[in-house]
Amino acid sequence: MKKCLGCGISLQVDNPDAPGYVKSLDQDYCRRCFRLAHYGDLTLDLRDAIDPDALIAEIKKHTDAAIVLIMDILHISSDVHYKLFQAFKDRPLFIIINKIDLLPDNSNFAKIETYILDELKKMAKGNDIRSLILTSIKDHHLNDLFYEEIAASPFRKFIFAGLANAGKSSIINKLTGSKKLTTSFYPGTTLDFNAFHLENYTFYDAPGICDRGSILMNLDSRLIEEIYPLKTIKPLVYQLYNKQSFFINDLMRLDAYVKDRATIIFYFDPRVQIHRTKLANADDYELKYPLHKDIEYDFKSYKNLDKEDLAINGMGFIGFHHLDLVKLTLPNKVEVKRRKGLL
Ligand SMILES: Nc1nc2c(ncn2[C@@H]2O[C@H](COP(=O)(O)OP(=O)(O)OP(=O)(O)O)[C@@H](O)[C@H]2O)c(=O)[nH]1
Ligand SMILES: [Mg+2]
Repeated sequence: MKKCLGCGISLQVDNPDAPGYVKSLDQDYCRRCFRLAHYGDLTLDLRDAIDPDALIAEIKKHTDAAIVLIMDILHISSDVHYKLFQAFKDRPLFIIINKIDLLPDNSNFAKIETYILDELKKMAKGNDIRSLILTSIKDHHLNDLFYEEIAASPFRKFIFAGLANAGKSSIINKLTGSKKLTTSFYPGTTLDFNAFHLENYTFYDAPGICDRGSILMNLDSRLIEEIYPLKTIKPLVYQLYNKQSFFINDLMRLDAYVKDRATIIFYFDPRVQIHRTKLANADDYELKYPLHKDIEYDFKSYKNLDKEDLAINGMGFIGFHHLDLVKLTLPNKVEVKRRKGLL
């Protein structure tokens, strides 16, 4: 059966509302990919369509392929990564930490590398890691680095796996000098395996695993565009002397309790709007973001945050200095990780 060149789904002419629809089978791209590539609009939201266990089982069938695990620098410590490292213990792994361009230029990259290595140490116990590349699709050295690594290995088939949105399809496009594969900020863009042959290599683009803890899985899909980390983070620094509340794009509320002087730094895409108010006035505002089905608002509390971050899965992170208490109201399935300050 003919497959879509952009997302790998089998093409069909019967049902315009189902994946893979084309008007006629001489077309190479399904309607969804065509609309995403030319208009950036999402005709079918398929972020709930990928079953992680079925996907891992499918990857495992390719016994002669090595795995290129792509991880987003803003989304390393996900519980799904633990699962992937467990599943691929028997496979050589080439790890690419992608989207490094999202971090501010003046970041302490030595500290970031230490953080990455620490996270990998926790997750990759007994894995056969062959290489680790920190990069972005803007990195001119990426192709040289990657081909050098794989040429030195005995493998010729590589499956590009990882979380949805990590940049698997973008990286294959970059490595092959093509724009063939569909990319987008909607989780679940690639729908099935898609082989790309280049000289004596075969690269398989795989669907990403959608992380339920990512904020992108918690929002109505039309709103993902407003908060999705696209450009280099511009830190927003706030000094606090008393109780204050922050509204983050009307999507999250952060109540900060301080005894003395404290600092909060928001590390999000520059499009994300932060609105500050007195805690006493905060109840006058409402969080009104439309959420994905079955998702509701909830709050989490954190005591004594100092030189620490709260990483908001899929969106970025918030740094804290000298906070007594922080209450964060956000969609209930969003995973928040407390960690040592990254920057
Ligand atoms: N800033 C930045 N954005 C990137 C980079 N790589 C990919 N992106 C963006 O990240 C989003 C997701 O990229 P894709 O290549 O579609 O990700 P994927 O891993 O194939 O996603 P699925 O097919 O859903 O599993 C797109 O908006 C890309 O433009 C990068 O290095 N830097
Ligand atoms: Mg993809």
